Amino acid sequence: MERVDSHLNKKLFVLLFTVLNIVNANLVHKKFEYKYSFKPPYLAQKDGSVPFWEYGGNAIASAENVRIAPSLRSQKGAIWTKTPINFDWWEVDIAFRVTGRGRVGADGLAFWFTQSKGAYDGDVFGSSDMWVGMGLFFDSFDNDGKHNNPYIMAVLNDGTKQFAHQLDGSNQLLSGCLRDFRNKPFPTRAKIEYYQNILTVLFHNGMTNNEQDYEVCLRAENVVLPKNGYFGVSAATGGLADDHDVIHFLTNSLHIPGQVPTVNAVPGEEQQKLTQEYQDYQKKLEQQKAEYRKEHPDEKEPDMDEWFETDNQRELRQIFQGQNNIFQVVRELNAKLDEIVGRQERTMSLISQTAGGVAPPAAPGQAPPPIGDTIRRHEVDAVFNNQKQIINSLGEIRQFVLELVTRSDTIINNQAKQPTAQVQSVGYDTQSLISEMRDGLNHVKQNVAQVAQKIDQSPSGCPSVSCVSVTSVLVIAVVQLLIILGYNIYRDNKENQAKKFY
Ligand SMILES: [Ca+2]
Ligand SMILES: [Ca+2]
Repeated sequence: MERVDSHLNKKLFVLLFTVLNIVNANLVHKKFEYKYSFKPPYLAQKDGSVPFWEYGGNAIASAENVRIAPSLRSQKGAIWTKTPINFDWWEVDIAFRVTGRGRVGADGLAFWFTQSKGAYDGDVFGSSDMWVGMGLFFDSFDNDGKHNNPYIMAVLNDGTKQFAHQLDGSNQLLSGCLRDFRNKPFPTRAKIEYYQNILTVLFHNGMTNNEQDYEVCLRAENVVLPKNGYFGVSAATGGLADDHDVIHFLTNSLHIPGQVPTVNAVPGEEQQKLTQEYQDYQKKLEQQKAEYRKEHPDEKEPDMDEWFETDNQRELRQIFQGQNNIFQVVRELNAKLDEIVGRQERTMSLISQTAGGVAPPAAPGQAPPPIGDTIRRHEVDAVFNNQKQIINSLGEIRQFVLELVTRSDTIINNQAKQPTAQVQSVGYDTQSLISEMRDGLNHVKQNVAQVAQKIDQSPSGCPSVSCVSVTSVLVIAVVQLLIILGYNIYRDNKENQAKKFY
């Protein structure tokens, strides 16, 4: 019951959260912030730079992703936005992959929102300790040996606390959830929302590429983060080493309905600088494109082979699709199972309500007080018991009848084998047969009496349908016996008559 309750509670919470999200989505004004985002293709420029971002340490940016820390020992890297944000509330969607050959990996990846940019070779997942703001850690390695990693957790800091690596931050975390994010078929994703001092983290476990498969990882209220902070992602490896790749980082600013988005919050100078930077990048990109065309005059379009997949790719894709389908079916089954459990719970509570609402059962022989059409538990039990007893007795009767039939058959066979037997012996056989049958009939009678007694003893009687069927079965059994008896006598007589002709 308790387990089901907690399960239902969890479901309710998720439902409530979804509803709240839908309501929020309808009310909150969202604006995509390209200056605080990156995504493929052309994530990095030809010179390796990522527009509006700066990275360092062992991080490497390519057109497809940013490898924050590669799978080599003791690597550290980070990427940070160049400028602080100019909005109060935000939602960040990061898609990332943590992959490694080992069953266990290290150290992990961190998402940051801090007052100032962190280091590129710091002690906390590649970034600085004693930060001011929030770190969301994807901690792969189990330092405290509690078998609770990989773990996702949010840790707040006012610049005074050192992160407790040896405890995996278990004494410092705001909230968290135990989720495996390593070596998944699709990129794992996290949606981090900070709106009106409520911090929510949704996690997508990368088992499907379905946009709907986010789960709530954590939710915390009254969270105060620095104004105009920086976004960053960092990662580190240790003795064990995973690849830590970020595929996209998409930021939306969130605005309370009715409040005008603060477009010009950035000082004019800063704004001009950013615009200039953006135009420079555009120019650079065009130049690079022109150069490329000059260098490769024959090449018109990208190689057509890229449009086709190899056999292995196709097979892999089919496998993933199949898994996706299986996953969908399992999810539907799960939903149906939940529904059934719910129904059962309702039925159980109805039964217990009815059972709890009446007086103790009436004394034997006394009719129970009428309570509408409902059947009470002990009545059902009594009916079941009666049924069981009747079935047992029937089984016994059936055995007796069978025994009688076999016995009479043996006798007939014996007689057939001895055609020259004398009349006297035949007469003896008939006598013994009759006495055996009488014995059998007595047994049947006793059984019938027992059954009748049992039925009388039971407090609530038995359903009329069952009683009628017992009586008819008994009658049939007796009629059968009589027929067999009659047939045997008739046959014996016939044989005797036949013998007279020899
Ligand atoms: Ca750890
Ligand atoms: Ca741990």
